[in-house]
Amino acid sequence: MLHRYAPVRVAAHAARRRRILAELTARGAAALIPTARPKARNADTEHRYRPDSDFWRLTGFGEPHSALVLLPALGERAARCVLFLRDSDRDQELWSGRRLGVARAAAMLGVDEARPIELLWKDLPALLEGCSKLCYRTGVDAPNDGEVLATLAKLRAKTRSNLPVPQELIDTAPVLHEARLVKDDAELASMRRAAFITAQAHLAALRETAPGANEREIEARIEYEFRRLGADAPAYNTIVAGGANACVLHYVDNELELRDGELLLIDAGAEFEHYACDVTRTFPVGARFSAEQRALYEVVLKAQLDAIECVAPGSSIDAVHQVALRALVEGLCALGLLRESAETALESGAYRRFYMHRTSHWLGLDVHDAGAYSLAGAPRPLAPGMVLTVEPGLYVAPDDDTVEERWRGIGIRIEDDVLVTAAGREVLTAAIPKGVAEVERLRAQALAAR
Ligand SMILES: [Mn+2]
Repeated sequence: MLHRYAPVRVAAHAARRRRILAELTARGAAALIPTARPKARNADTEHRYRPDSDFWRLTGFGEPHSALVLLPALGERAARCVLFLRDSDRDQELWSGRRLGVARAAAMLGVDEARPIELLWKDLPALLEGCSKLCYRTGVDAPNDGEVLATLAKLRAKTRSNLPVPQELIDTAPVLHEARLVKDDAELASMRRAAFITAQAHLAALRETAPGANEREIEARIEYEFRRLGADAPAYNTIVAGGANACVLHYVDNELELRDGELLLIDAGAEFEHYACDVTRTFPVGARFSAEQRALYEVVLKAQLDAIECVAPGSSIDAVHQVALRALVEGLCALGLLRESAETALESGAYRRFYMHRTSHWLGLDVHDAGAYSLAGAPRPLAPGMVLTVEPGLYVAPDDDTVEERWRGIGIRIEDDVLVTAAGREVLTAAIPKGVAEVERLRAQALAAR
């Protein structure tokens, strides 16, 4: 088998293209959606290739050097899509892997037409004739930007034709990114699989963590599970942060030894069919939480559970954040880490030295997924099919002398991925334990089994 194009996915990609083509027709716009270029890691070594999210969503095609052109319906002419891709090449394929090739692409991917990528800039002006706008994202790829501007200039200079030519560039966000907010069934299937794989990896980490292990061993175990179970890759750099390393929000060095008595924060998610999962758990390196660790953990857990309860149609990411924030601040006040009243602390922002990030982001093809967070200046109402993270945390810096020493260097975050449903919500990552009693039981079991 050369490529994995399950029929259900081909249909799903085609359905998404139809929806975008209808939107483009309403705007009189064509769209040009190139996929990502391969990126150099160093010298002549490249990063493993990962296609552009918008391109992948509309094609299911994962080869580099490709571009999708969507053409709106115009008069008698129906809307259609043209895929430009690398053609078959026996010599090149010997070095860099099999290609789908132009001859097979239309039938395999369900696009109307396929052409060699070398013809893209030559063919594009003729394809765009009759369209008054071009939907294209500038600022991502400078060489492409140059070609697009040259194409538009060429079309403007063409006075013989009476057909309209694009006078206006519009960004992809209002067309392509808004469509990504509400996930379709195939997308949810991919996200559920990413969540399942992520759960297995977190459970493996929970079983294998022990005092004396190195953060990098746990990272390797997690990513081993990801790949073993069919994930493309980690959806983002895995964070394995023992003790005070958890207070560095994007700690990815993962190189220190885990010590008994400290907590371990793991922020790791699998990418499956290019859909991301994003989960954080924090648990003791030994079998039990200390009194201070447990007190702070219970504050974060309550904030997270309250915030998840707030996820429902008509609610908003802003409302979810406010619920989490209030629970965190009330907890900090009750424990004496904040000495003013909760109201005063919320007002003054004094909590920011313990909680400096937002509670949620959209999740999908990108881990911080596309789609606007507000509409006309107001928080966007949640709707069924949207997926967001809920991830409150508390971080007491190791050198924070405003609090008693016993609290310092504790960092905790608890993060789940939540699907908005008609009835309220579904936690896609609910299989990963987070209750204090269950976590301690599993840790004791894991250490006893060694
Ligand atoms: Mn996240």
